[in-house]
Amino acid sequence: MERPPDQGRLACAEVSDEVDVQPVLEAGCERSAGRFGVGFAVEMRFEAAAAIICGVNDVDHAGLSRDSRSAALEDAAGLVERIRGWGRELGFDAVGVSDVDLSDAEPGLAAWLAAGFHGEMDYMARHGMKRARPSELVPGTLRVLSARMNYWPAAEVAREVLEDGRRAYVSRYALGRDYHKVLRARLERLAQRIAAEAPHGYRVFTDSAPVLEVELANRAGLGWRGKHTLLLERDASSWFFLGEIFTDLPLPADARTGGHCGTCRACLDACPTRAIVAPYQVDARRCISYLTIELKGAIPEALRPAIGNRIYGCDDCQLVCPWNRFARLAVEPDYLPRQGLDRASLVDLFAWTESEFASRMAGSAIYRIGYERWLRNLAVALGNAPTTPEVLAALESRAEDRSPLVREHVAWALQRHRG
Ligand code: B12
Ligand code: SF4
Ligand code: SF4
Repeated sequence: MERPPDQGRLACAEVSDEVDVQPVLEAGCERSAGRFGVGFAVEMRFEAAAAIICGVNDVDHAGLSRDSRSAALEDAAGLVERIRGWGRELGFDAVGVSDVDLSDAEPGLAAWLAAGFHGEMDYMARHGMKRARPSELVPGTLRVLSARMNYWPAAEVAREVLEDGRRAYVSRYALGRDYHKVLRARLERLAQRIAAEAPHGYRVFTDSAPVLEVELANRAGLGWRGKHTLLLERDASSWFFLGEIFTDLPLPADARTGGHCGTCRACLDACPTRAIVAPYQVDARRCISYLTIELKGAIPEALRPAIGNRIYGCDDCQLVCPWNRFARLAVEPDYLPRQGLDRASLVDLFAWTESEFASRMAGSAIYRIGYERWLRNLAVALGNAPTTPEVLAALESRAEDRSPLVREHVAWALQRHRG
């Protein structure tokens, strides 16, 4: 999944360019901005204060809040249940608690990096094992609250779009509003709600920091890791996003969820590019999600035909999962399809100008890949589309595009139709 390029650009000693710096900044709390440059231990304490200053009330943090924190922790199990309830009120389907020991995930992470499976995603290698060590990333962290939010949208039937080569397939998570914005704001509200009862140092993350989100959520009892590596749950499918609150509250941890894949290997067999090279191992360099979202340059030619009409991300390994037959529709209106993206034709999308792309995709995760990669992806899908006069005309209209990347992909697509 993509990295939000607008995140983590503040000078933050420990997590330089991946950290999610939103909470106090978005709350418009000017005095907080400068504090992110200092060490995390200080920052954690400050953020607790910031939550109070910005969101709750400006009290003597060292005195009053210590008392209310101790009082709240006297019934820590009750506090966790209330947190789950507040989470549900905020639109999360489940919230769980894990401790911060991910040491048994480190060999897998190291093997994945050593195999080069991260491709061009340098941010995956940059922080090394800190990704598996939440308390090194944010000193003072004792527990991680993981939350999941269903995004399965009421939209055109996915299979039907995938089977119609004239239409564009956009992965279900990206049809609506950018989930980073939705989750981040909700997590912040949840963290502040907790702070009102039990003042705490916290940070919120969603796909925005070097964190093993799936491992944490599995330990927090939110589901098991499927062979496609994603988290899934019996009654919740895998169509959900994950986010976390790192906290210094010593809450009781939940029990880890055990797996229910059994002998099934449907996701491995269904992957169009054979990116799931073994159970629980995705070679990102082959994954269509990586190729259409993360990869900046040319898509390897050998993989282009298998991309079909997938122009942004891929859902195949989840669409075939038997547990996803029980998927429920998301209640969050922000995840409803925008701009008719669930049924759009490739030719129509390829005709968008750069300013149309910018205005129509504002607020969508798709905006992040930019116009050039958007056209690159569409050119590949048009190369895989049935040969029609409309498809040929669309491709020819961009044969002399000012971007060499787009020109090369258009030339490849035309060659496929003519050759
Ligand atoms: C990088 C990344 C990607 C990359 C790589 C995917 C991957 N499997 O690693 C790409 C771009 C391909 C990708 C694609 C997608 N992503 Co993504 N992605 C991430 C991100 C940022 C990091 C994942 C990570 O840590 N990978 C590192 C590897 C090492 O972890 P891992 O694969 O889970 O491996 C573990 C084990 O399987 C094992 N292992 C792995 N390889 C090996 C090798 C050996 C030899 C051994 C022994 C063990 C082993 O050890 C590891 C540690 O336990 C997370 C957000 C986050 N910060 O966690 C989102 C995240 C995982 N993605 C998400 C989503 C939704 C997707 C897509 C569905 C999007 C789409 N529709 O296109 C696809 C699904 C593809 C897939 N089958 O994984 C969601 C998943 C939600 C869920 N239900 O689980 C997350 C959590 C984002 C979020 N906040 O919601 N993603
Ligand atoms: S998202 Fe698509 S390409 Fe990536 S592993 Fe799943 S099925 Fe394969
Ligand atoms: S398709 Fe089968 S193997 Fe893959 S995650 Fe679902 S149950 Fe597990």
